[in-house]
Amino acid sequence: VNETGLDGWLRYAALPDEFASLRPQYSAIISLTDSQSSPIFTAARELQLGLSKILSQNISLETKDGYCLVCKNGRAAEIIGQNDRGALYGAFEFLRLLSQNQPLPEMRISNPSAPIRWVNQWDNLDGTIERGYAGPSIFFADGHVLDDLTRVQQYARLLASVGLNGLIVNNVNSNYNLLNPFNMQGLARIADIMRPWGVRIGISLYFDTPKELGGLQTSDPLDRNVIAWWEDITSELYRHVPDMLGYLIKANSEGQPGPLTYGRTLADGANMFARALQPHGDGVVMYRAFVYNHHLDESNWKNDRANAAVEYFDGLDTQFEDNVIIQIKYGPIDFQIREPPSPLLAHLRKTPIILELQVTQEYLGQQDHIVYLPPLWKTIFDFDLHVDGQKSLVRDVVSGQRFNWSRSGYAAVVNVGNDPTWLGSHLAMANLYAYGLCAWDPQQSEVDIIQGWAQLTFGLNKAVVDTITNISMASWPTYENYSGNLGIQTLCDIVTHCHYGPSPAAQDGNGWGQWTRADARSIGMDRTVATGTGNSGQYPQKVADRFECIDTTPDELLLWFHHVPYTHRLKSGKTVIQHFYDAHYAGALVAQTFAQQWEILRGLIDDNRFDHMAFRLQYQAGHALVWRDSVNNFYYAKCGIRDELNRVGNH
Ligand code: GCW
Repeated sequence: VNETGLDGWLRYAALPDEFASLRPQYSAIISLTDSQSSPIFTAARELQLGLSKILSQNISLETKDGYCLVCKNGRAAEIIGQNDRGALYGAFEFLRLLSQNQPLPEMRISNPSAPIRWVNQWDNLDGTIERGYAGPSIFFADGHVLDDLTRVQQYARLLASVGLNGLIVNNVNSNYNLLNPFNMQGLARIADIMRPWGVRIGISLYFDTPKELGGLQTSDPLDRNVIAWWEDITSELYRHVPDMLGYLIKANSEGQPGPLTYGRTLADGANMFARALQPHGDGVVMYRAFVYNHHLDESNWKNDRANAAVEYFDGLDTQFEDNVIIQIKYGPIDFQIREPPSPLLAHLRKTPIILELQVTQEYLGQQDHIVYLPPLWKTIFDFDLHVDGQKSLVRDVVSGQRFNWSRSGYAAVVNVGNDPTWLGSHLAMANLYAYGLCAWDPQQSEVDIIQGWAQLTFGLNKAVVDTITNISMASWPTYENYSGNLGIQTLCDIVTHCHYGPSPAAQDGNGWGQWTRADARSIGMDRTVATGTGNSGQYPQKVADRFECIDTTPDELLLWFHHVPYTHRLKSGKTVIQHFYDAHYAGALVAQTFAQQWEILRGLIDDNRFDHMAFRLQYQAGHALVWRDSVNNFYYAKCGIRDELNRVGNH
């Protein structure tokens, strides 16, 4: 009881139990806005305070982006948002239904699966984009934010139309100059332009900024001056961007400095930023789990980059401030054509997560090859991790449902550039659209998504929609067939860092740890507990048992978890090597058909977009042959085992 009198009559004294127990137990307070300066938000906070004191009910305060669409008798249409953004999303949904000539629903209520549905851009201040394949940045050039942000506004509109509500504007390999006064003003302009579309911005930080920009002796996260420096910078940032999402941190990864550089834990590093954000609102630290040693010794068969995340975050789950979220790539290595889900997804209970996907096709043909990604994403979303012996689908972990998190969700590295196609290829845009829809509802059918996208993008003609759907749905298995089978990862060049084109030899013989361990007799990473790196043991028991044993490991992940002779027989009855040969021929063959199928669209869509894609699909057809022959000849040369159909090694 507050006896100071300060609260006046607003003491909210606890009701006696016999009265309080008769009241309903409320489950959530939903604020119709997340703008903290709005009286609506104040109302929600007041309710939260009052209910906790009067009824001893601790109730979470949520702002929901959902909407309700009510279209009565074909006359009036009501679009009701649960908050400002929800109204915008409802409007886009209404327009989508009209464009697709679908019936308007009498009533449709739609809520997002998770509150966090963000995109990341890996844009550098000089205007280049790391792993961007569509021209220079729409945000930066020559060390500062562009004067003309027209494209940023158009980007925000696209993001909002598929329910995406946040954007991290700069590369995780960040530059301290982002925080100079001039750029702070630039960030304010970006935020102002995106705000009407419900898209809030956050930034990536360079860990050593106190040293490099602030002139301090150290960037040690426990040093008083360093802490004060980040507090000041954070206040300054909030003066420019009052609704900033927070900080994305890549530290102690690929040569980046971080808390470990100063003998501190990852939690010490994350918490320093988290505390600096706390006084200003709901800002979060997105701390990336992509922490690993890229000078691993390949001669030690126990070494495994896939183990790194769980090892580095071991014991830290309870150590993070409440506004720290761990951002985890979908697989344990790095956006490969096929990976199991990251085992770290099964290790955090208290600390919420963001699942990191890629829309930019870094390892997947860099938009020169068509790879429609939702079928790949679904292998992750729908995977049951069996945490604590209970059903634990990745999508239910990510949504926050499984461990009761209020703030978790999705991020995708998108890397649009200033090319008019945004991603460098018209068909690649289906992945950005699909990402938004999947983050809203990861259970949506990937076929429905591509059909819907094709209608909106190219019109309602059935032949057009069917063709785009067929090509897209075939594209991921096709690329997997000619670029890396059975869980061996994408066999692309990694040494020169372009991550493009075939180079099976490049995987091994370096410290990056994306090894295949192929020799004359055998191939694959032994990740078992019994004889290998122990990685299978990082998964909960039921999953671990499945991956530990060759017989129960699905063929598509065989070489991810096991080292076997080329003559090992798969469940299909084929040997590993014959599967390689056959899959590469099959994949390259299907790739030839894409350009032919596209021909059907000549005259049915505009020439400009027709020609653009015809050229790319023709290129892909040729490059698929290069892939096929490079990989097949490489393994034939290694093992000397003939192709049963005499195609390989005869030229
Ligand atoms: O996949 C690797 C990329 C790097 C990237 C890194 C990361 C931004 O090749 O370019 O750096 O992942 O995700 O941090």
